[in-house]
Amino acid sequence: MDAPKPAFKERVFSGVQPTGNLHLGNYLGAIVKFVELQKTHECIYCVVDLHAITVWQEPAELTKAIREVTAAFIACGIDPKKHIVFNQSQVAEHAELAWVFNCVARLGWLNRMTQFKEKAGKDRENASVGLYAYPNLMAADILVYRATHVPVGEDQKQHLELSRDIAQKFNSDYAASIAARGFGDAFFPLPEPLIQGPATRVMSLRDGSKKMSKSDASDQSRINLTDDPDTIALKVRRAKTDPDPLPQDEKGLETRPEADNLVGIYAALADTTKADVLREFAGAQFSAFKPALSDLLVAKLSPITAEMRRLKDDTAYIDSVLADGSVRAQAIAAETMKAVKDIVGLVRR
Ligand code: AQP
Repeated sequence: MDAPKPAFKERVFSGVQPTGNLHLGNYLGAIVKFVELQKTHECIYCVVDLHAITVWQEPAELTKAIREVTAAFIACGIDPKKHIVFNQSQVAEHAELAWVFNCVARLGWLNRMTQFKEKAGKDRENASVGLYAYPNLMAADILVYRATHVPVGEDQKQHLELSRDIAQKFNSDYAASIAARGFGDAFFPLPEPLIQGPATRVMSLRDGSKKMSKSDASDQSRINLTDDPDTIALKVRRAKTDPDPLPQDEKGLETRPEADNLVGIYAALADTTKADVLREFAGAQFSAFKPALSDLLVAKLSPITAEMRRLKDDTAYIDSVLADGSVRAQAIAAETMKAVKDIVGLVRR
């Protein structure tokens, strides 16, 4: 028989970097799920500004982007009163726990992280230490709240697995100390990634083999949450496709990455499946499918864009949301850090 698992309170944590315009990938891969999970879970949503500075950011732009992501969270339907919305740098415990995790995680684990390899590129010697240690800070973000569920896009799967490895190693390295302090056989939960639905990896509109990303040089590659209806229609019209009509079923999308991407986007926006979208559009040319996709995008995104624009100018309100969220987040994080210090054997006040 398996040993009984310690019961952890179910809690959701996730973050978004303030590094530029939020795009459809961030929205469908992450934020839509953040909104949905509010119905069933206690949720903590963070603007991860300390992650943003792993690559140099222009200070005034960073300040603006922190407020913009916060405005986007609220405009998309996150309720900062019922749940917690804050920016990472206001809760010092994230960085504090990250240091402990720097001492738990192994170099070999970090060396396997594909996102570091992609972002550092060929000039690895010149990448910041922060960019390399980024996954340890991400583990701290989640585990400082002892969060159990983490909604993310497919690209974050490997980092989530590392967070689980770190939690497991901490639990086993300090097993006796954890048990002696009444935490049973595990202090940290092994957080579960929530990667579900038809758009867990939204691809570039210009190249079906690359993920849609804030840092792509071409603005035509992505739909930004700030784009107006004409811009959305133009980007969809210009999106790369192939000459064939849409297939009958998902099997027919297997070798057609651009078609697969657009059908996935449609399905996610319509809250349905790719199979259902193909039932409706099988045999249709892109000249018919693209306008339907544009209309759906505009219908879903326009109210969000309008609300973001309204909120963005109200910096006093946005800053008050972040301040209030930070206080509530810190109350939880400080408890975790106290226990971690005791478990590790550090003397504290
Ligand atoms: N293309 C995507 N499809 C699905 N989900 C995505 N996410 C990002 N891109 C896609 C998810 O959005 C959440 C927040 O991402 P982030 O801002 O923290 O970091 P990121 O993955 O680095 O975003 P970008 O746009 O790709 O930025 P750059 O260009 O700087 O690398 C995460 O849950 C992520 O999975």
